[in-house]
Amino acid sequence: MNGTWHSHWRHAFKLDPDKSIGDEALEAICMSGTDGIIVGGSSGVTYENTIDLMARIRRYEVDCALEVSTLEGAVPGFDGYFVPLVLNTERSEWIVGRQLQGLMEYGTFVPWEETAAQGYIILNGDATAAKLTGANADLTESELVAHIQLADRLLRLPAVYIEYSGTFGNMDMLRAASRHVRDAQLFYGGGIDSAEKAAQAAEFAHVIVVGNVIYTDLNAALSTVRAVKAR
Ligand code: 1GP
Repeated sequence: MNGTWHSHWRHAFKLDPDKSIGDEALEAICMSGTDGIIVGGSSGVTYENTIDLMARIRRYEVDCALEVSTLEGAVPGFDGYFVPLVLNTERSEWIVGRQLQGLMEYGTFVPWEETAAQGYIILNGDATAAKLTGANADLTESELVAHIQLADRLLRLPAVYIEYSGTFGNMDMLRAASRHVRDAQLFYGGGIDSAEKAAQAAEFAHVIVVGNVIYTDLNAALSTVRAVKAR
């Protein structure tokens, strides 16, 4: 795998700037032993709520990265930046359009050493991100493999993200993805709400990302870190 600022990650929490989290819960998340906190969300992300959450996470030593999905939410001061490119959509604005728009406006300010493209493959059609981007979530396994080859071999993206946000994914699909990734770091996110699911996904993905359960069952969220670190 490529040697970048995120290449040692195995576990990450994703915090949504549009959701509220108390100080105690935030401390537990940041001190959990996770490798990184990703700040990102599919809706309601603004400069104000992003910078507010970043400042609160900054009290802790944990790596803190921004998933840049809107221009409004592009905030300086993070340790790293992930820029998603949605690969399974026909709407070019989500593949390169918005990214180009961002570069036209902020290109001179981009910290390139700390910025990584993530090839997103969204496989839950009910996810907000899938609806927003018009993703074709019903990929067959061979179509998924072609998307992996596109991201990993042809485009040489540093990271590929299998996104099932809101539901636990098909582990056969994740296994197929893992078999075909050579250089990219494989992220998996979606429906991880227990140590068991964390361990299952971590068998195939380099990095598992845990989101929603932080807001519904903090202890279950924390158990996912131990499940990955115990491997
Ligand atoms: C969302 O992949 C992450 O972008 C995590 O998904 O919220 O379902 O855990 P969940």
